[in-house]
Amino acid sequence: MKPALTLYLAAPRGFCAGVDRAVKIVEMSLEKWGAPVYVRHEIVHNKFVVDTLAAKGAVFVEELDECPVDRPVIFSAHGVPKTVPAEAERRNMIYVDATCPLVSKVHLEAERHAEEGLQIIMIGHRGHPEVIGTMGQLPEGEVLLIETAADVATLEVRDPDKLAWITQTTLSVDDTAEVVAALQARFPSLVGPGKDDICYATTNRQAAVKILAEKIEALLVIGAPNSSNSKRLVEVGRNAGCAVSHLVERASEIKWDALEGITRVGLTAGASAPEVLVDEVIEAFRDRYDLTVELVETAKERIEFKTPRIFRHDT
Ligand code: 0JX
Ligand code: SF4
Repeated sequence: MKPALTLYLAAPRGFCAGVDRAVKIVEMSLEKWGAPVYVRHEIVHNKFVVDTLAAKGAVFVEELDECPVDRPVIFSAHGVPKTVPAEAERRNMIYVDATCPLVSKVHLEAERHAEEGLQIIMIGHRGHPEVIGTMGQLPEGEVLLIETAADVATLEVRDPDKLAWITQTTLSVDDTAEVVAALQARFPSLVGPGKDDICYATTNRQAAVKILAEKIEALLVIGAPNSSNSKRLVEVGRNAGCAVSHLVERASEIKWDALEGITRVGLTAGASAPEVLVDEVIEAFRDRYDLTVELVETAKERIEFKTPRIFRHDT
């Protein structure tokens, strides 16, 4: 006889509107131009998504100079520094920008602040492609990067009265609030967004995990080790008291030993993890347990982004 286990399934979870659009852009590019189409950086941080698109003829590279000039290139959902489209134009390449509109919004925000003569403080994770892309909207030195509240004390700014702040879209809502409070305490005239630049999808998935955490003994987050928003979900689970919170790329990575004796498990997926991997995990649980699946829905998401004009009018 299989042991009983209830799997509490978070909603919302998985693909956000920006990921959905980015994946569609690669698929539509393959339809429009045929294979190969090049993609600069993983279109989204998920191996399954990347492998599926690669099987259809997408070629993933890290830099533009790895692409031939006579094939289209797509920029990933995370955004790119200004130098990237500029270089594609110089090389007369066809390019499609799959940057999420909510990341582009932060790019515009940064430019607007700079036009007003403000130096920008970005809260984000050093080395993450979105951070590189956003900082790369402005000349070097115009955007200072901080990662934690502790970084605020050592910031060297041009003029403490001419500062603005922006954030990466996939940060921890709670950690960011702490960093913002530290910034505001040191620089009272600092200007910034209403709350932060963390997107609706990141916010909703973190809020869902907090509610889920009240019911569960262990949490599984489906997502990649390089996916910022997915890793944040694991931390939210841990901070909400769920000591066994694990990131898994797919069912084969589940540490079944860690679930020994546990009867209530939460399951969610990062914004770049497809639903097929959620189904795979559910089936793996069904194989081992007398399973009950219960949906815990904390918000409804209806947001959708249009694909670029180039796919709407065949030009
Ligand atoms: O590492 P991130 O969470 O920024 O990216 P991922 O996992 O590809 O998620 C979708 C793209 C998010 C952009 O904001
Ligand atoms: Fe856009 Fe948010 Fe999705 Fe990133 S996580 S692609 S900012 S909707």
